[in-house]
Amino acid sequence: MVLPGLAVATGNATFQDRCLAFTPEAHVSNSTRTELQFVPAGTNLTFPDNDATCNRASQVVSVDICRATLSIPTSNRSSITFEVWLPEVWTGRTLATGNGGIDGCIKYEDIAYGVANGFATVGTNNGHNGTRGNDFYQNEDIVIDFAWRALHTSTVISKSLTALFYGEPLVKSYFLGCSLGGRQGIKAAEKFPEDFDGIVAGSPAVDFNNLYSWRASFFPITGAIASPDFISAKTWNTTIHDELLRQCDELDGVKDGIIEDPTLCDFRPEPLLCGLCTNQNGNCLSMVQVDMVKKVYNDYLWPNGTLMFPGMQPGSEVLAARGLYGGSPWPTSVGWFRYAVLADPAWDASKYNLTDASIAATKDPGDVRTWPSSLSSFESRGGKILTYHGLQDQQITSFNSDRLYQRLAAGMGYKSERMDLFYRYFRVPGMFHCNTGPGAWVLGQGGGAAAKGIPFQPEHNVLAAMVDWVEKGVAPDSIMGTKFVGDDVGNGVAHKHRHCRYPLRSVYSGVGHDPLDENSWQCQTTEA
Ligand SMILES: *[C@@H]1O[C@H](CO)[C@@H](O)[C@H](O)[C@H]1NC(C)=O
Ligand SMILES: *[C@@H]1O[C@H](CO)[C@@H](O)[C@H](O)[C@H]1NC(C)=O
Ligand SMILES: *[C@@H]1O[C@H](CO)[C@@H](O)[C@H](O)[C@H]1NC(C)=O
Ligand SMILES: *[C@@H]1O[C@H](CO)[C@@H](O)[C@H](O)[C@H]1NC(C)=O
Ligand SMILES: *[C@@H]1O[C@H](CO)[C@@H](O)[C@H](O)[C@H]1NC(C)=O
Ligand SMILES: *[C@@H]1O[C@H](CO)[C@@H](O)[C@H](O)[C@H]1NC(C)=O
Ligand SMILES: *[C@@H]1O[C@H](CO)[C@@H](O)[C@H](O)[C@H]1NC(C)=O
Ligand SMILES: [Ca+2]
Repeated sequence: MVLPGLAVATGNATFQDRCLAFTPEAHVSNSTRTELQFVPAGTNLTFPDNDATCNRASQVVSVDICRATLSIPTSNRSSITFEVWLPEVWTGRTLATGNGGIDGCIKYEDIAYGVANGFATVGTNNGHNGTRGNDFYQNEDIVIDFAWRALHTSTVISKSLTALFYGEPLVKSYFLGCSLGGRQGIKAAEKFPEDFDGIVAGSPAVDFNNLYSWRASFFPITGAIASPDFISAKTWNTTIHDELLRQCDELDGVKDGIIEDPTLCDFRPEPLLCGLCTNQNGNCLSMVQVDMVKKVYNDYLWPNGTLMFPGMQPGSEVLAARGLYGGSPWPTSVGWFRYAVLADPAWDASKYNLTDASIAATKDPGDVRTWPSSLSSFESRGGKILTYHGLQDQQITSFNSDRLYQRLAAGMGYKSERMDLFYRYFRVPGMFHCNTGPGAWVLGQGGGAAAKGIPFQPEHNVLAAMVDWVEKGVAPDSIMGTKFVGDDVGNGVAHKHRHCRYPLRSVYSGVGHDPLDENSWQCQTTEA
């Protein structure tokens, strides 16, 4: 079916013929083409050469596309590979997708999501393959690709290839990513303001070096699993989490296991200190353990007392207990310190301390930090940023996104009404890192389950909201998240929740209103 206003790349030749006659490598100097194929709707594409650590061996494609993959050098000791997927039914839009962790992994599910919605979509390996950081070792060029160059290079090239393929100018250009991808989006706005008209940047891993130091700090706090005062996942999940909910769940008026605004929760673990009871079954905490819990939630400070990175937001402990507090070094922090920061493959993560943090911050490998105090170039060319953060994020504290907002507002001299013109930040209660969680977390923030079962419409979908904002000037005031029963679309909608833009807060209308009815909550100002 041909939708009105959509370009269809047929001409006289079929789309398949036009695809197979395309020679992208002839238009990109020094490039090597590794794939060119017409992929009919419904194909389950497989990627036999994809690095196994990426855990992305196949992807179902729901529309007819032309798929081209290219490799190009970025220096005499680095290269990127990238995929450009060109849908037969094209909206005139391009979409670039981000990466995660310290990878190295093309997010095929996000590329498939982009083409399914009419975007010509690109994804890169970010300069190296796989989830490990060992390629960074003694090769700053690979770190530079990771920090910004792979995304920028592939974006510039894929935009021109897209225009060439369809024989029409582009309408608008977008970015979608979460975590490291969120950082890539913010970095692009800062460094290459012309690359994107609209950037959807979830749970951004900004202030990257300090984030990785903060993450590395947990293992020395918790110790290894067998160490004397180690707090088990069970104790985190029950004793500590239950006490935290006792103190903070009903601050929002609803006992539902979700803390609507964790900035209001000043969790004190002291009531858990063992008195007459002993901590043998984990029902209370030793003095050392109470101290550990405090350290986990406290802001992380430099020796001179200034903030390095904000503390973990309360509410994330159930998953963090198996991750950052799980009694083993955080793998991506180990990779980052060993290979990018210290160039010491034998570095022992149990010895991490503030000297390492200082080295990382000073070196700032590849200019990765991503901590702008202004995005005025991006704003003045009309660029828009939509960011969101799960308030049960177990890998990047959501307080860091509050901090970025405040930093930009202060740096640009903007009040929130002025920020709203180009930068909107939505807090998502009950969402873990980027997706899943007990809250209404389906927002269209990526491929797979994050976009299934909801319409591609601005009210429900962050990418659709961004398109409306850029192309029609209609900015999203809130985003309606959806929770499916058992996170299965087939089971139907459990509830919806309206996620407010910062600094507004979601406030319950009070007794008598069904908390699962989205209209029982309002976005209200946080000013008293
Ligand atoms: C279109 O394709 C048909 C069959 O391949 C060919 O006969 C015809 O000349 C083509 N028309 C144009 C305008 O290229
Ligand atoms: C292509 O490779 C040649 C030879 O290695 C190099 O001189 C040239 O700068 C490269 N071109 C681009 C655009 O990278
Ligand atoms: C796609 O193919 C792979 C490899 O053969 C298989 O593991 C996967 O289950 C398939 N996916 C679907 C949705 O059929
Ligand atoms: C990365 O993997 C792709 C296949 O997915 C391969 O073509 C490319 O050569 C690899 N790059 C490096 C630097 O190993
Ligand atoms: C690679 O390029 C750098 C400059 O970018 C140069 O200093 C170095 O000598 C080159 N190495 C080789 C092996 O050509
Ligand atoms: C405190 O130390 C940090 C890290 O060395 C430094 O960036 C910051 O400027 C210092 N602040 C003050 C007030 O000295
Ligand atoms: C960190 O540890 C090293 C030894 O591994 C030591 O030299 C240094 O003083 C320590 N730094 C701090 C801030 O404790
Ligand atoms: Ca609650």
